[in-house]
Parts: sequence; C-alpha cells; structure tokens
Amino acid sequence: MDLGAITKYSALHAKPNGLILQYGTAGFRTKAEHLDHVMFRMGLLAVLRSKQTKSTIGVMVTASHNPEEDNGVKLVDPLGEMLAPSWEEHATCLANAEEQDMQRVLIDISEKEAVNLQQDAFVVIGRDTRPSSEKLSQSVIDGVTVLGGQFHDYGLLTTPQLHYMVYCRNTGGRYGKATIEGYYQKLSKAFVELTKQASCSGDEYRSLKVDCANGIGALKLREMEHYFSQGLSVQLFNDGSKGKLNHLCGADFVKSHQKPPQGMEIKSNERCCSFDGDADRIVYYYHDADGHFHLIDGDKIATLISSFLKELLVEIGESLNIGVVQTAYANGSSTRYLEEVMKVPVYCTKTGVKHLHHKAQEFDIGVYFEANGHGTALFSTAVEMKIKQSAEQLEDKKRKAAKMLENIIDLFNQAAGDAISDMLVIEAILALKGLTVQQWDALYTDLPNRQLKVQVADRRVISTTNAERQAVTPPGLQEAINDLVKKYKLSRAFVRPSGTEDVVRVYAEADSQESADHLAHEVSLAVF
Ligand code: NG1
Ligand code: ZN
Repeated sequence: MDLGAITKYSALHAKPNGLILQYGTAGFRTKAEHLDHVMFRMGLLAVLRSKQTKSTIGVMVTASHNPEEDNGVKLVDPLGEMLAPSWEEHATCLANAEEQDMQRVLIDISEKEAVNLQQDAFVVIGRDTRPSSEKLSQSVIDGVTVLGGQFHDYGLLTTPQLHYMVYCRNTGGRYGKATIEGYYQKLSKAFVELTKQASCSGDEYRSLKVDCANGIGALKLREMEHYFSQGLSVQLFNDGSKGKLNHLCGADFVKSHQKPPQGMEIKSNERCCSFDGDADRIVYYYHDADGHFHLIDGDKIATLISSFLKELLVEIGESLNIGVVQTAYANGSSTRYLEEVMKVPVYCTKTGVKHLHHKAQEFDIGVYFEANGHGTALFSTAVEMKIKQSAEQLEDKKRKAAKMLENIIDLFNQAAGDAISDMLVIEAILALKGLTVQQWDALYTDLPNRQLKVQVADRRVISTTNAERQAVTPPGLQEAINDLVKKYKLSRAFVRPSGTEDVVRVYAEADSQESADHLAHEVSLAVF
C-alpha cells in the first residue's frame, strides 16, 4: 500500500468535518454534495474486498428512488449479492474516519480480513442518470487506482445490470456475457422464445406503457427494445426528457401514494407499469372501466410468478421445493392466498433485499419480492441442470413445459431484483397464460392498508424481533399495539425504524381503508 499516495489523494476528496454516515440497507445515501469522500473511500474498500475475495467487485453510484439531489453508493459482492455484513461495518468505519486516521483504518481492515495486498484487484463501476453521478463515479475510480486496482467503468447502467456484470465476470461467463449487449441478448432471446409459444398474442399482450421515473430505465429500455420488439412493444413515459428524476412518478411514488404517476395518460384497462430511479423495482397498475385505480404490487407479482412456476413443474412432472419469501410489509391477503390456495410455503424476513435473497437461496426455487416491487426468482444449479436435461430428453407437452421453464430461468436476473427482467417475465407469463391485467389482479383482493412515517428524536429506541413484526423496546409499545389491533377486524400492525431514512415506519392493515387509516394513526401516536 502506498500510504503517501493515499494521503495525498485523500486530501483531494476531503471529508466534511463532523459528517457521520452509515452503510445502511442500500449502502450510503445522502445529499450528493456530501459524498465525494465516501466515493473515493469506497473505491479503496472495493480494492481491498476484491483482493480478499480474489474476485471482481462492483461499485454502483445511485440513490435509487430518492430525490434527484441525493446520491449514494453500494458495493456488490462476487456473486452479484449485497456486501457481506462485516464489510458493511468496515465501510462505515472507513467513510467516517477523519483524514489523519484513514491509513490506520485501511491497515486495520486489511489485517482483520487477512487481505493479501500483493493480490490483483478488479473493480467494475456503474452509475445512474443523476447529474452528480458522473463526477462521483470518477472519485470512486480515483480510490481504485490509488490502491493499484484495475477497473472497468460501464458508465450508465441500471443497478441490476451492474449486479449482472459482476455475477457474469465471477462465474467464468457461464451465467452470461459481461457486456450490455450480452445482457440484452440473453434476456431478449429467452423472452422472444417464450412469447413465440404463446397462443394468445393479440394486441392486448403486445403493448405496455412504462413509466421510467425519469431515470436510467428509459435509456436502457430504449437501447434494448429492438431486441425484443417481436414479442412486446413498450411505450415509454417519464423518460427523462422533461421531468425530474423520481418526481411525482416512478414505482416508489405509485406504491406509496397508491395513485398513477404524472405524465402518463391511462385508458381504462390498459396495462401499465412503473420502474424506480435505478430500475430495480417494478409495480403494475391499471384503471378499471369506472376509473378506479388498481395497484398490482410486489406481492401479486410474486404470486403470479410462483403459481406459473408451480404449474410448469406439475406439467414436467418434477416435484421441486418452491418457497416464497416476503417481508412484514406483504399484504396479509397475499400470504393467505399463497399458503392456503396455492399451498406454497411462505417465509418472512427482515426488510431489505439481502435478507430475502439469502433466504430464497435455501430452496430449489426461491421467489422473493418486497411489496414495493423489488424482487426476483433464484434457481439452484441442480435445478437448472435438471431442467436443461428435461428440455432435451422429455417428449411432447413435458418437453414444451421444460423448454419454457428453461427460458424463464434465463429471463430472470438471478443476481438481483431487476425491473426490466421482471417486466419481461411478467409479460411472458401473462401472454402464455392468456391472462388480462384484471384477471391477474383478481387472484386475491388486497387488504386495505396504510403506511405512515413518524419523526422521533431517536428512532433507534425502537428495536424489533420476529422479522420486525414485534417491537421489543421501548417497553410497553408492543402491548399498546396489540390492544389497538384488537379493536379492528382482519387487522395487523407493526412499527420499525427505517434503515434508509431518519423515521419510524408504521404499517397497518384492516378490513376497510378507514379502519386501516385509523389503526395506523393510533399506532403512530403510541410511538411517541
Ligand atoms: P427502509 O427505509 O428500511 O424501510 C426501504 C424499503 C425497503 C428497501 C430499502 C432499500 C419499504 C417499507 N422499505 O427501507 O423495502 O427497498 O428501502 O431501498 O418499502
Ligand atoms: Zn431502486
């Protein structure tokens, strides 16, 4: 380690005095102007992690659905997953070290993690479309090079595309080619094969309106659409040409306000979807003939996907173990439908995709989605091989189903939840099953629900257990929530400190919207 060079370059990316940040569920996130030093230091850290794992590490510069003025950064581990927890702590220490302590912290991390400093390092970098992202990603590169790391800057990418690149590079190309064309070709080939098999390919299935949150999704869909246009034509809205990133549009806005984005004209029964600012979340929606808005969130996406996968397995004659992973925010109706009607086991983890991803890896086929539309499906290597064999060896209907499953496996981004990949999976399933958006929506009826944010002096006084569904501290809070919940029918409520904002989140559901609203309000009063 050339400590002299590190000190010299670090001074060019100086940390604002007194600024303390934490590597949270989605890496570091705050106002872009406070992040230059963090980017430089994450470049350094990515090199150490790459040396330790002897693998390519990813660095993504994005703040997802946050306002345009914010930015953020997260590291991507070798198999495309989120950074290992012990390294999240190192990230926090390094980001908060005062200038004079930087060298010591770097050496500490290297020693604790037994990093061989002679090992080569390779880092890949991607960024979203925020005005601040280009300069900030340059600071990451400064950090990488000052520690002697090699790098490839992919420039503008969706977050899941960067995860895909990292995964491809560390699996010797078995998963796919680590180029943007490789990504487009892999997904489009699988999608076009699938839609060719659909008997219902009328106009209804051929077009989709997409709200791109004025973000990277628009750019990437434009680049990609000619690859899959045989199967689907997409009409893009909020493509960044006029509006501001995530402002009054995008998946987070639609899900949290339960209303359509601005800037999109919706005719009744038209199928529409929204991406978030870095295109790792997707939600669907439509207006019915009476003009009522219907949201189809991550829970219903998981239901559609898992029921289709289950049907294919029955057709092929394979009994594999499928599990669905949700969080406490999953609508109670979805959990009941999955367990009681579809007879699929459902598991609940803490909020944050890394928890869902890890749980989903335990199954032959693990489908995971957060209610907000972040998710994907994972297939074990053994399952992938078995299905490939079946697609070659079986006959007639069984072979057709195995071929379909093979293509569906290729269409999922197994490194991370991916709005583009999920959109193509959903579109293929709807076409193959001949389902309209209304029929999909009618699988079950969501329980009315309400989410609120409460500002408190210190949100850390609230701690939780049982996948965040019960409060442990402060004393008495859970008892108070239990008493309130008893007052309503089909009700459930919980509180938890947010991992990405300085707020406590309150969630309530009940048999009517009015009851859900009341319950959420009463619980938020109990939090004070
Ligand atoms: P927090 O702020 O911890 O609730 C939010 C989302 C998560 C996840 C992360 C990362 C909700 C209720 N929470 O976390 O699901 O997406 O941001 O972006 O949607
Ligand atoms: Zn996102």
